[in-house]
Order: sequence, then C-alpha cells, then structure tokens
Amino acid sequence: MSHMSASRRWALAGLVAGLAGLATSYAAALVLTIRESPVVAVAELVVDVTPGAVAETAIGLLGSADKPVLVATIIVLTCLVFVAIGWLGSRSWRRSLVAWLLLASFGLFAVLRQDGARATDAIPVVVGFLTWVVCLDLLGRRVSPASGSEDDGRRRFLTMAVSIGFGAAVVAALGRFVGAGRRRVEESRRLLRLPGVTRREPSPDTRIGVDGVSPWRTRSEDFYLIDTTIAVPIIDPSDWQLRIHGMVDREVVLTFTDLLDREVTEAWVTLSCVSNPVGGPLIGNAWWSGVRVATLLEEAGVQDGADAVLQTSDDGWTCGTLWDALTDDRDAMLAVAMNGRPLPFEHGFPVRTIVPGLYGYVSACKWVVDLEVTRFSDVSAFWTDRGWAERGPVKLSSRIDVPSSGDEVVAGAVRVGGVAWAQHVGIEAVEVALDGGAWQRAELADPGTVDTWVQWAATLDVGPGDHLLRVRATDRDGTTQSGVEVDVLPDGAEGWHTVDFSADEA
Ligand SMILES: Nc1nc2c(c(=O)[nH]1)N[C@H]1C(S)=C(S)[C@@H](COP(=O)(O)O)O[C@H]1N2
Ligand SMILES: [Mo]
Repeated sequence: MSHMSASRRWALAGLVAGLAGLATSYAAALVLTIRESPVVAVAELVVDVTPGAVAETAIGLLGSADKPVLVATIIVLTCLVFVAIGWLGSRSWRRSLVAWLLLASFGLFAVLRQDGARATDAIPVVVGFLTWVVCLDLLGRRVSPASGSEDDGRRRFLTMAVSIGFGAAVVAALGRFVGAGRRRVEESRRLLRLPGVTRREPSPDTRIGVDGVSPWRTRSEDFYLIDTTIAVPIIDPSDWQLRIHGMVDREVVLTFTDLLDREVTEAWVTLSCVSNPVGGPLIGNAWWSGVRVATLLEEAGVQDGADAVLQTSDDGWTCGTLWDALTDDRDAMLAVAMNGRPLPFEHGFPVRTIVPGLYGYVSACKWVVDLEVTRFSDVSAFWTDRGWAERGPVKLSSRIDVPSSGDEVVAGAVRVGGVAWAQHVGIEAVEVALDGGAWQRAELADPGTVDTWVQWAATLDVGPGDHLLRVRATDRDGTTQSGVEVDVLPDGAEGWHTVDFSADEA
C-alpha cells in the first residue's frame, strides 16, 4: 500500500471533520428546532443572493435539473472548503480555527435571518462548529506520529477517521429517527382541517395609509416570539389533551376532537409582551380562532371563591390568569388557529390561550395542556415567581413607527404615523408633539375592536434641522398617558415614545 502524504492526511482530516460537523448540526436541528439543517438555510441564502440574471441563465441551461445541480454544487463546494481547511490546519491550528469560525458565522447568519428565527436555532450551528474543531484536532494529532512506525501512524490516523465518520453517521441516523416523529406531526399540522375556522382579511378602513406604519394585521411569520422553551414542543393533535381541574365540580379531560366539537369563536386580538419597552416591537395583532374558555369552565362547574386559573404548558411553563378576564364577555379562548391557519409550532400548536387585555406572561399559554381553577393566593407561576406582577393588564400605550429614530426627511409637510392600543377599553385619541410644542391631534384609522391596536397618522410642518417627536394616547375612559417613565418590571413599561430625526431643506 502506498503511503499517504501528510498533506493528504490533513485534507482527509478536514473533510472528515467537516462532514462530521454537518452530521451533528443536522441531528441537533432535527431534535432541538423546527428547522431543516443549517445547510438548507445556507442554500436558501445562496439562492436569495444569487442575482436574478444568473439564476435565470442557470435555470435556462439546466431546466428542471436546477435544484439537484444546486444541491450537488453546494455539496462539492463545501467538501472542497473542508479539504482546504484541513490543509490550513497543517500550517497552524489557529488558521483552521479562524476558517471554521468564518464558516460557522456564515451559517449563523443564514439561520438567524430566517422568518421567525429564534436563539435556539443557533444551537445546531454551534454544535457543528464544536464538532469541526474537536474532530480536526483529534485527527490532526494523528497525522504525523511522534513515535512508532509509519504504518502504525497511518493505522492510527485511519482508525480515528473511520471512527469519527462512523460516529457522525450514527448521530445523524439517530437525529433522523427522533426527527421522524416530528416530521409526522408537521405533516398532520399541514393536513389539519379545522371546521368553523375562517380566514379574514382586515377591513381596508383599518389602514391609515402611511408607509412604514406596522400593518394592522401582523403576518404570522412576522409575529414576535417570546418563550422560555429550549426545544419547541412538537405535539400531535391526536396526542393532545387538556385537563381542567382544581376548584371544579367535575374534572374534565378534553381531546383535540372534543375541543373542536364546541362552537368556534373568532376575533381580532392584539397580543403584547410585558417586557416590551416603550416603542418596542413585542406586540402583534392577529385573527384568532378557538373555543371560549368560559364555555369549558362552565362545563366543569366552578366552585365559589376561585379568582384565578393556573395554566400549564406541555413544556412545564406556567401562568396564573385572572378569572374575570377568562370568563367575562371578552373573547378569551383556547385558540387553535392564527390568521386562519393552524397555529405555527412556535406560537403554541396545537392549542394556546389568548386573553384580550392581559399581557402574554399571565395569559397566552402556548402548548397549553392543563387548567387548574384556583385562587391567586395559592398560585405560584413562572414569571410571578421571578418578581413580575400577578395580574398583568395591558397598559395604555402608543408608538411612533414613522419616522424612526435617526431618519432624515425632507423639510415641509411630513406624514408621521404609528399604532396605539388600550386593550379592552379602546383608544379615544392620539396626539403628537414636535420639539416639545403643543400636542396636536392625530387621525385614527378604524380600530377594528377595543381589543386591537389602531393605526394613527398626522401631518406635521417640519422645518430644517434636528427634531424630537413624541406621542401620547388617551383611552375611552378618559385616561391619558402621563409621560412618567416606568420600567418594564414588574408590570409593563410606561412613557411617551419619542423619536429624534432630522429634516433637510427641500
Ligand atoms: N408555554 C409558554 N407559553 C408562553 C410563554 C412561555 O414562555 N411558554 N411566554 C408567554 C409570553 S411572556 C408571551 S409575551 C407570549 C408570546 O406569545 P408569542 O410567542 O406567540 O408571540 O406567550 C406567552 N406564553
Ligand atoms: Mo411576554
């Protein structure tokens, strides 16, 4: 047998380490996230940044073979990069480390730019990166044996390469096996038919008509995401059960089909997060469909003295929800659909709670599986145990979307706009003030309902120079935002949202 030169071994080491990293990141993605492997994200990024003309030429030349060719090209290029990193490793481990880092950063960027990306989506990339570094080190140490014969050295190197390759294959296969269950659930979500659930377009009257103001209806892909979960629970609707117990006459256990046997309630509801700072993005508005919580609680028969429901999620997260908010005339529901489609996994599929007027942390339990009728004095829940307020009604707020801080506009008549909300009370008025001047009434679009936000706009006479714009809202009870600044902890931020911008001579 011919001897393998050291540089060939380094190349092979790079290739084996590289593929092993792809395998572990693939497995991690299958097990921990609702994503394909990061390689797919990178491929999508490449497709997105490929100039249209190049793509068209490629498709013209290759016809329907364009996808397989793209995939094959990516695989070949990636292998070449791994080989190159192996060679770099023969010069110095630092260089290969930098190369892995660059590659991982690219992967990270590709993964995190995706719609609805979450921090945990980064884990597979990190896992892959660590695999690369460790495996190249393990192999690199065996490229040039310090002692023993050349044959022994070669054997040790090849044994390690084969072991790593084998280990990576096992990890990938395990990931696939675990992921297969998840794929099946994804399939059942896609095929799920929800009788009584409709899709609704927002009324055109809800649009104020200023570019850059947040759309009145938030697309599900753009809806903010907040939760404490590491791996998004993937629950097959046929495995889902809801238990209602505690201070009730009879304990109720419902399956998903039982739930859908009840009448469906639908509503536009704005959901917001208590940790949303003044002017922040943690708020969205969607068309929710589900079953009224009150209906289910009535079926269970509630005993006197209950003032709270402790909700528990499949992943163990808990929140205590004000009884009145769940049972009065507002549309508190166990939602099965968001914007007319089954809930996205990360928004609580198959069932989550939506309670108009309460911050998410005390109400909007995703992947909900348990409702315990109880008293606040007996409740211990995730965020209230960490110093956040027990009840969490949403505070009257307003936000400027246009201009954003730092924008440059043309002096003259400038259209500004944003959103305001006073959930379950309704917005009466929005006012803006330029450079500390008089408050000026803004126009309001159709708010939809008292449980949704409303778009506002105003036309300001703006001279050249730097400016400061403020907004404040008044609700239908006559309360006006005071301007006193309050931090998000313990029960939500307060203050006038302020942006600074500059205007140039026309
Ligand atoms: N299971 C579970 N549900 C949860 C949370 C969580 O951490 N786990 N976070 C809550 C918080 S703080 C908010 S603001 C909303 C956010 O819902 P969204 O991610 O669908 O926008 O979900 C709530 N429901
Ligand atoms: Mo939240």
